[in-house]
Amino acid sequence: MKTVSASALAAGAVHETNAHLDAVIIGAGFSGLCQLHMLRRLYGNNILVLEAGDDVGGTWYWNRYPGARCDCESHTYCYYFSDQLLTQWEWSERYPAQPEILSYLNFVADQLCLREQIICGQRLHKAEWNSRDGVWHLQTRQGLVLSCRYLITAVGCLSAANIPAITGLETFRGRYAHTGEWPQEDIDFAGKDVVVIGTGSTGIQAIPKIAETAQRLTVLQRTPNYSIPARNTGRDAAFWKCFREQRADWHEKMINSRSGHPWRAEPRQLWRTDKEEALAILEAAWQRGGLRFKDSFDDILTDSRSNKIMSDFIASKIRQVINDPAAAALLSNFDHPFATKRPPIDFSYFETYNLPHVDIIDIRTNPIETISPSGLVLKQGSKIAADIIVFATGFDAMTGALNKIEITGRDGRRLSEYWQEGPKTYLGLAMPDFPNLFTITGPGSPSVLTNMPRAIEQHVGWITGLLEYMHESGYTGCEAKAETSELWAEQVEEAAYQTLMPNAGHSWYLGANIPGKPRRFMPYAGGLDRYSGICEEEAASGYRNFIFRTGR
Ligand code: NA7
Repeated sequence: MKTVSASALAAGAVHETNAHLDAVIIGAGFSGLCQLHMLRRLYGNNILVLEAGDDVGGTWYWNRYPGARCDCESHTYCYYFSDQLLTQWEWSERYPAQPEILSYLNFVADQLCLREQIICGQRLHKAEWNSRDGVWHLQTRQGLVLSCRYLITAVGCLSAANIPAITGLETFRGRYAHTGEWPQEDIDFAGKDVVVIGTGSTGIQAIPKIAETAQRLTVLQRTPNYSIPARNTGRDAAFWKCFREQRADWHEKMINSRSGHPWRAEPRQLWRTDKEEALAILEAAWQRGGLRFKDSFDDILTDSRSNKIMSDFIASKIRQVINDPAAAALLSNFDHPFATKRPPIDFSYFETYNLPHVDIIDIRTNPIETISPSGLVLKQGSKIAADIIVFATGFDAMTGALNKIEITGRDGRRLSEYWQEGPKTYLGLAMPDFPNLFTITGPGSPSVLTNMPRAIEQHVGWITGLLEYMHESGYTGCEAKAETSELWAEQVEEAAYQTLMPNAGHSWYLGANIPGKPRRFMPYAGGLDRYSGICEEEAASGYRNFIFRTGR
């Protein structure tokens, strides 16, 4: 086997096949960049990142649709592992827009000199474990062949785009795009009839932006969605001065919270609170805006009475904004408790429906029948003309991106088969029968239920700690014990059913948005703080739930 340095590969020697590396990381988004930086301490140059996109950024490289923004506050949505990075970057707004986040990740790649170990334009196609040699053999769709001792996936939880199978799409003469695979060049909506399908977080961000220039915008909604006003503002020098003084406190608060945000839910129960006082609290939280609204009480996800009060409050706010009572009803007749699907925050979303050229159609009662060359045809016969169709239809979440890679573990075991009845992992990080494979923010981890950079730093830190332990102990292989994945799946299930979240029967948390996908609550709902404690115990025990080996 040939040893070719990672930097030589990244510099363009991608025809050099059969290079052997200590570790390969898949993906150059938030997770991959951080993991590369951490593992350089151990493996120096002999580690590489494979990235499918033409540049770094991951989710923020692909999700460049109009209005794309983060729903976490900017000073919390960044790396904290490097004080230098933390103090050198100042975000311009409370909620960062996609171009600024992409600039930030490019800044990180440059500051930490990561680019020389990242090969872009290489999508991993196959990864096969070779038990005899104790290595992973990798092959990209572009033909690069490598092997490595450790394989670490940093593929993101929401990166496998879901375009629903609607008959006739191939006959459509206009243009269509999924928000998560948005083209590099801007799509010009001016003077165009545009249809947006989907009203999740993404649709809610894109719709007001598209409405600014489209000639006609028709929104096709299957499920009404709650949304809280973001109340975005600029960030000034005074904010950053204060932030720098208190950054250690911010960090402590985030890593010791359930959600990775710098706050804890207020210790009070909504249904037990005096009605007037409750309304005043809800109103103040509504005016402050953002995801913290839910945490103005701590029983919203555990007590359906409290959830109902909060849900009704949001519905009344929506109805106050929208002039047309029929549209207001369509947008606020909720069929699931608040925050049991990931709750969006918005930037004047509901106000958009007061514009004369914007319509909303309920496709739950009148579904899409087919797509024609000139638009869409609904079941009850109506036709919607379209020059552009925007699919804001979400993702095959958490498992989709991993299942797209042909991952074969010990004894020919395929990951997609291992997960046939739902994902099984140990801590969302590792799996029996898949030695030396680690999945950053994999299914079974808190990931999507948290502020992602905090979950990512926790995972990356833990994986790095395990690999350091192995390095120091002379181990070359590790694997989660056989029983761990079943036991952890039970804990994931138990944590979910202690909340109301499984009540949203059609959510992507459950895999229910993808036809045929097994229904399992995928993220760990027990909280980032509790989860980190479990991971720390595992490490402190000498990784008692792992089997180690030495030699090849
Ligand atoms: P989401 O939250 O999965 O939303 C997708 C939307 O698309 C939602 O309104 C779906 O309706 C709708 N959808 C999905 N499939 C269809 C079909 N076949 N027909 C009609 N409508 C459909 O994805 P987002 O991209 O908005 O957000 C994902 C995450 O990214 C978000 O939580 C943030 O973390 C960032 P449904 O509700 O399933 O009836």
